[in-house]
Amino acid sequence: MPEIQRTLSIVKPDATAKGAAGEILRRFEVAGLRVIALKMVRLTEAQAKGFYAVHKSRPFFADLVRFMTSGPVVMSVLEGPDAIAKNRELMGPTDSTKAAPGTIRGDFGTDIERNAVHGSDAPETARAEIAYFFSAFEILAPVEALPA
Ligand code: 3AN
Repeated sequence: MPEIQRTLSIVKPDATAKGAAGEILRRFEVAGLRVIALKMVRLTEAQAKGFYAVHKSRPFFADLVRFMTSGPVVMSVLEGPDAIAKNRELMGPTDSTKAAPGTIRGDFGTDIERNAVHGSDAPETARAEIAYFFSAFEILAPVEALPA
């Protein structure tokens, strides 16, 4: 039985600039991932640095922060069976030049930095990343739990 999971998705500034946010969200929905929280924001430098803190000593860190703050991003919480792996399968590999056509990065990414989307890589990071950007009040309760 697949586990019902939540994952954080970010449509990055390169993809929002291309007008691809709607198509990317559609792909999640068609694949059975439910959007249970959604917002469009322009990240501050502090937010981007905090989000990518694990990469802070990597040579690409400053460029990554510059890119992630260069325009609006569309952030969502996706929920569904094996949502973390499913989302990563839809995204394709980190390096867009190695991503197959039909994957999000294959269709909308450019290279390893401008790679159209972010998706959490494990349950622990998903929990931390969701909590970093969304409050509990911004995340929908399961439909079953809503009053009739
Ligand atoms: P993923 O987002 O596929 O889990 P990570 O966690 O290895 O990939 O990297 C986080 C982000 O850092 C990537 N989405 C990518 O934009 C950027 N990144 C990773 N490696 C490089 C690199 N060698 N050069 C530039 N940017 C990189």
